[in-house]
Amino acid sequence: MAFRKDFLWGGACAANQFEGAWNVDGKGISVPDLCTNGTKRNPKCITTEIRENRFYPSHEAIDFYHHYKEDIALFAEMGFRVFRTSINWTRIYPTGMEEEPNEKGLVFYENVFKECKKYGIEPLVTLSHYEMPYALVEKYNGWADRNVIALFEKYCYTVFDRYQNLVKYWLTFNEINGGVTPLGTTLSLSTVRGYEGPVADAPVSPQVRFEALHHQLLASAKVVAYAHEHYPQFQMGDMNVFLTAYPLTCDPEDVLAAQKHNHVINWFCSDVQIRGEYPSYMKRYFKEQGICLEISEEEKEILKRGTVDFYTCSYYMSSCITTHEGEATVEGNLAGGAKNPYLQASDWGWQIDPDGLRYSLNEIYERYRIPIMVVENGLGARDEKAEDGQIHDSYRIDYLRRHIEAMYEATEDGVDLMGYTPWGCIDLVSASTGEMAKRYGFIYVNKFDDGTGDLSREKKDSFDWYKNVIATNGQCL
Ligand code: BGP
Repeated sequence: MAFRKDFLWGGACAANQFEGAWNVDGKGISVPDLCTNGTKRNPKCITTEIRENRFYPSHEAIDFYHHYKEDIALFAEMGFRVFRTSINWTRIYPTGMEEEPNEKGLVFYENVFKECKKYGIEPLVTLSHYEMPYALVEKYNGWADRNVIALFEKYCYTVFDRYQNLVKYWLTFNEINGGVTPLGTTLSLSTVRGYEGPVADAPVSPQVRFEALHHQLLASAKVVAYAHEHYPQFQMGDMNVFLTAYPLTCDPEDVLAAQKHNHVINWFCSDVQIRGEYPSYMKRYFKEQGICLEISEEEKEILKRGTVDFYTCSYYMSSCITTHEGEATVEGNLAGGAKNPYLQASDWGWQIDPDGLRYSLNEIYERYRIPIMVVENGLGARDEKAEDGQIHDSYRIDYLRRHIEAMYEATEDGVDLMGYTPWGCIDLVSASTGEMAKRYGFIYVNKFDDGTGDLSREKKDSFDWYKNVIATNGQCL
């Protein structure tokens, strides 16, 4: 069994969940900097001021800002060919509204990308991963206001220009469809304020949510078109959370309900970003939901011109859709829906479904016929040290092995798969709960939810396992 020779094996992280250094070298306040941590039952919340006695997970996170050399060396030791990370907008433009960028912020990412290149690791950069300058939330209610589009463009053009010789692969918005999930009203912050929930905050109406999403889709198309025009060497991608949904039964009503669910949740944004126009099923959905979107001819042109070169998604779980009442629902599964009796779930309720990955990759490829990369996948687990002081994370190896096997089967089915970057390749702060206890990494970081820990790094069993997977190009699992 073998993946293609140039298969991009690597790992993924995001600025706000691992950099720390939230207020150094001129960085401005970003939305996650105002989020406290939380738990499954007691969601994190967003505050409008920083208080001394509160714990804000993003403030120190795992301090990649000061450990990047050590961490990239470990990624290189595993044989990474690609490293997915994001740029924190507030390091470049602290409030989003300055005329000139912050040089120290630009230098930081330059150093990170150079360090990657030193080891032959290709950076894959997300321009917006669940963060935005808080100043833009205060002034504009974030993406709800179309003025933010031009500010985002300015930021993107600055980093394109600066890193044009270091970065080839770019993604515009992380999980751009996150705000249309069943938890949409709580996840709406991802769309309006650029941050993933659920957080305890006032819900945003569907009208505002879809307007904000429209602004993000326009912003994405604009920067993609600009990149194609000015930097032909760039490869531009979208990024979706793919939440595979099956009909719970063979009742045709369940099948139709699942199709409708998939349209809105899984296909809408990528249809716009790849086919260059709003799909017709959304017109019906908007009508049913009482949402009115004014899309001008000029905007339609923008969407047409700014289509992406490759498709990317995160994949963690699947769900079931039914019209029947009284079916058990899955608690914690971000996809919501009914419980699938054939699947097991993680400690956080995410239903584990490797076959669903093979199925989804086939569906995606048949629809778009462009290269695909799985840029997030993994098992969030509570890692405990054994008596020998090591982390024996066989459960993580088992999860990843089954998903890599599924990806391989998809390539055998004919899917053009270009790479795989498991999420949180080094332990970091959880996006949904703000916890450190939910760990994904091959590398353990000594840092805990009460803020203690010396931040030292240690290899888990999965480190050597993944190293061997990459060395054998996926043959030895
Ligand atoms: C995705 C996000 C990531 C990441 C991951 C795992 O939705 O893009 O930022 O956090 O999920 O989620 P969590 O951290 O909530 O376990």
